[in-house]
Amino acid sequence: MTDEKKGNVVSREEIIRDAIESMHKGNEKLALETIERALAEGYDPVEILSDGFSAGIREVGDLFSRGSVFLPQLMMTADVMQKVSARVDEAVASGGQAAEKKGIMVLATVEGDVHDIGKGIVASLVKTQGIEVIDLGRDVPVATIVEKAQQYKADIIGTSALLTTTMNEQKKLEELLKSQGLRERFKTMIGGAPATQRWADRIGADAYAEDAGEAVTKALALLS
Ligand code: B1M
Repeated sequence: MTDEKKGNVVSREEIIRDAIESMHKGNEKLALETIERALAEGYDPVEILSDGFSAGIREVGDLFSRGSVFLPQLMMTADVMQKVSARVDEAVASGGQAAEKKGIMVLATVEGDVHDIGKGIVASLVKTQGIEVIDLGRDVPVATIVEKAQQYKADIIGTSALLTTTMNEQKKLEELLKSQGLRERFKTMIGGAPATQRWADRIGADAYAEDAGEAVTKALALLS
C-alpha cells in the first residue's frame, strides 16, 4: 500500500531522508522532529530507526573511516542517535502490552568497547516480548558478565561487539563458561557489526543476530 493510500501526510521516504540527513548533520532538532513526525503518522518507529537513523549513522561511520568526517562530528551524531533511540524506546514501551515473562537475558557490550547504541535498541525490542533484560552497559569484562548472569539466573547471555579488536571477547566468554563448567547452563547470543553467523559457529555461540528484530526471533527460539 502506498503512503498516499494509507492517508499519510508525510511520506515514509521523506521521513527516511530527513532521518539520514539529521545523522549526517548531527542535527538534534531535525532528528527529534523527524521521529515525532514518524510517530504521529503511525510509522513503525523501530523500522524508521533501522532504515533511517541507523543507516545514516553507518554512512557517517564510513565517511569517518575514509577521513572525510572527524571524531567530534561522529560523537555528535552518536549523541543525537542516543536521544532518538531513547524516544523510540519510550514509544515502544508505552505501545506494548505486558507480555507473559518468558525468560531473562543478561546483555552487555564487551570490554574495551563503548559502542552501545545497537545494544540499547536490542534491549528495548527484546523487552517487548516478555524477556526481562538486565543491561550491564558497555565496556564490561567477561568475568562480570558471567557473574551477573549467575546472580540474575539468566537464561541467555547476549553480547555486543562493534570493533574487530573487541569481538574476541565474545570468544573469551565462551571459553570462560566452558572452563567454569557453565556452558550448558546458559544460552549465548552475539551481535554487532563485525559479528557473523560464521563467527558464532566458530566460537560456539548458540545464536547470532544481525539486527534487533532478528535478536528477538533468535532469543525467543533459544527460550522455547
Ligand atoms: Co565507532 N567505530 N569508534 N564510535 N562507530 C565503528 C564501529 C567503525 C566501523 C567506524 C568506521 O571506521 N567505519 C570503526 C570500527 C572499525 C573496526 O573495528 N574494524 C569504529 C572505530 C574505529 C571507533 C574508534 C576506535 C574511533 C577512535 O577513537 N579513533 C572508537 C572506539 C571506542 C571504543 O569502543 N573503545 C569509536 C568511538 C565511537 C563513538 C564513541 C564516537 C560512537 C559510539 C557511541 C555509542 O555507541 N555510545 C561511534 C559510532 C557511533 C560508530 C558507528 C559510526 C555507528 C555504530 C552504531 O551505533 N550503529 C560505527 C560504524 C558502523 O557500525 N558501520 C563505528 C547503529 C546501530 C543501531 O547499529 O551498533 O550495528 P549496530 O547495532 C545493530 C546490529 O549490529 C545488531 O542490532 C543492532 C540494532 O539493529 N546488534 C546486535 C548489535 N548488538 C547486538 C547484540 C545481539 C544481537 C544483535 O545479541 C546480543
